[in-house]
Amino acid sequence: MTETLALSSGTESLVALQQEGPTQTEIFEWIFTEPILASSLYVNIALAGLSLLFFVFMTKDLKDPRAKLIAVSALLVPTVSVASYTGLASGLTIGVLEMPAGHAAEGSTVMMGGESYDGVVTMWGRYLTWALSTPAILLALGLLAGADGTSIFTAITFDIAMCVTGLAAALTTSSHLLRWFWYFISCACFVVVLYILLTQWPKTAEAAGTADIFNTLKLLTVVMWLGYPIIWALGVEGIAVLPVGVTSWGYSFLDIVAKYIFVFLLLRYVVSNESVVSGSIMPSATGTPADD
Ligand code: RET
Repeated sequence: MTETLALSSGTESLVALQQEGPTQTEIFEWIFTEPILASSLYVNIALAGLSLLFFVFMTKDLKDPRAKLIAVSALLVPTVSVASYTGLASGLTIGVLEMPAGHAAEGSTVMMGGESYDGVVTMWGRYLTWALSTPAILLALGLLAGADGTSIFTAITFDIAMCVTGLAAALTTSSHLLRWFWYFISCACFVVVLYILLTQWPKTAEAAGTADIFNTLKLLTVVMWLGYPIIWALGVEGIAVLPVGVTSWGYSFLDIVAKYIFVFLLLRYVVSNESVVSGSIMPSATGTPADD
C-alpha cells in the first residue's frame, strides 16, 4: 500500500513523501493472527498492571524518604511496562523494516491485512521503553546498595546508552555491518553496567548492611539481563533463527523475572527492613549510606 503526499510551497517545486508499509490498524489486527505473539504482549499488560496494583498496596505505609524513593523507582518499572506493552499491542511501536543486504532476513516479506509487505516485523518500542525502565531498576539497586552518586550516575547513563544504541542497531537498514557495530557499542555500554553491578556495589552494600538482598538481586539481574542481547542476536534483528513470536516471548519471559519478580523481592525487603535502608534521598559522595 503506497500513500503519496504532495507538499508544495508557492509556485515552487513539489516534494513527494512516500510512506510505505502497513498501517497501525493492519499491525494491530495482524497481532491477533499470531497467537504466540499476541499472548506475549497481552499477558504482560495484565501482569504489569496487576503487579503495579499489588506493589502500590505493599508499599503504601513506607515513611522513610530513602525507602520511599526505592519504592517509587521500583513502581516505575511495571508502570513503564504497561505503557511499553500497550504501545506494542496497539501497533504504535511495531514496524516492518527491510533488512540490508547480507542479513539473514534479507528479502523477507510479511502478510498483513491481505497485503504483502517487504521486510520483517521489528518491535522497536521495546528498546525505547527499556531506556526508561532499566534506569529505574538501577536507581533502586544503587540506593539499596548505598552506592555513591557518581557510580549510580555512571551505571544509569551507560545503561541508557546501551538501550538507545540497541534501538539504533534494530532500526539501521542501510548496512548489515553497521547493525552489528551498533550492537557492539551497546554491548560495550552493558559491560560498564555489569562492571559496576559486580565489582562496585557489592562493596558498598556490605558497608550498608544490605549485602544479602543486594547479592540475590544482583545475581538475578545479571543472569536475566544477559539473556536480552542473546535473544537480540538470535531473533529477527540478528541472525534470525528465532521467529517473531518466540523472540517476543523470550523478551516477555525475561521481563517477567527481571521486572516483576525482581521488584517483588526488592520491595518485600524494603518494607520489612525500612530502618536498614533509611536515610537521605541523595546518594552519598563516598558510597556509605547517606545517614552514617
Ligand atoms: C540489546 C541489544 C544490543 C546489545 C545489548 C542489549 C541489551 C539489553 C538489555 C536489556 C534489559 C532490559 C530490561 C528491561 C526491563 O524493563 C539492546 C538487547 C547489550 C540488557 C531489564
